[in-house]
Amino acid sequence: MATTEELNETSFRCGTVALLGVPNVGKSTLMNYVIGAKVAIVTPKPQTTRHRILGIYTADDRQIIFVDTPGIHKGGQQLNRNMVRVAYAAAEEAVVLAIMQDASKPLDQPTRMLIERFADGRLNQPRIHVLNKVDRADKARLLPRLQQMQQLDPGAKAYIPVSARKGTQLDSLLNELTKYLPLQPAIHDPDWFTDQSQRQLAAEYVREQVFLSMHQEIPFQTAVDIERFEDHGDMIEIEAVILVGSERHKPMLIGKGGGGMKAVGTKARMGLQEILGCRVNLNIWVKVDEDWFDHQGKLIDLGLGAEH
Ligand SMILES: Nc1nc2c(ncn2[C@@H]2O[C@H](COP(=O)(O)OP(=O)(O)OP(=O)(O)O)[C@@H](O)[C@H]2O)c(=O)[nH]1
Ligand SMILES: [Mg+2]
Repeated sequence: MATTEELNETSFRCGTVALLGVPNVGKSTLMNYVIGAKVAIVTPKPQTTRHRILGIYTADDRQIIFVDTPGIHKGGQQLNRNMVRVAYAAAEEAVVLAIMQDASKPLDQPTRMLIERFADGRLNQPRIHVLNKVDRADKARLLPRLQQMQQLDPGAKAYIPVSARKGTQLDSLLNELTKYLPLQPAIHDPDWFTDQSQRQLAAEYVREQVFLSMHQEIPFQTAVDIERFEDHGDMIEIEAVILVGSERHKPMLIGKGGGGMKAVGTKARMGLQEILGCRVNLNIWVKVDEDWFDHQGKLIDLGLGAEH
């Protein structure tokens, strides 16, 4: 007779699920909620995620390897093109496609075009449509929206309304996604929940605070580079450089008497202490690098060259 362990092993499912959608629909929020940690930064601004981020969810009978991707959008800079390339490459490599949309807003043209693009069957993986933000959606509009999705992509496996922020219906979503994963043992160590290094997390947590505190084009023309990362056991020492795309942005970011930078540093440090589980000493500098976001060489140096 098979032991429980053997049974588990033979019924265990594991594979990758790409989280896809236009910017700001809640892809990173969903992944963080399921993982139970902020592995991908989240802000109210579009184009927050710039590269591929793995979030690994392991339970007794499954391991779902989420691939969070940059929002698919049109944008004139090399950075925008790289971001979109990363998203489509992740879609091609995934076992299941979770195509997300913001169901609290009327269906806009970019979302419709994206759905049609995946519905054309060029990629033949199972597609699940995730209608997010139902916590603030008009309930009367939800059923017509689900019907509209069925018409737009009749070949999809499921259409699931969820709230990534509140966790509503995420169990159903996980069950549905798992159905299409192959029967195979876990690929990653169950204690491992992301491919982000501590160094990458540090850069991202600083960038999150820049996104939250800056307006207009500034956040989109800002990147963060970690120049020094030293783990002293009970304390991690980090030196981060914020790259701005124009001389004009520097004083705006630094703020009166350095107040802006201080606030960014304090908030990023607090978040990092929580996820890294130790004291963090964070020093931040601001450097001007004209139009870094439109130079492939610089983007490659920053890990944003669309290679992965
Ligand atoms: N009300 C509500 N807000 C949500 C929900 N999910 C995400 N949000 C908010 O939507 C905004 C965008 O969330 P993100 O997770 O950064 O979206 P994203 O799809 O990863 O965006 P990009 O990385 O820019 O492509 C944030 O302000 C989130 O707090 C939800 O279920 N309900
Ligand atoms: Mg994101």
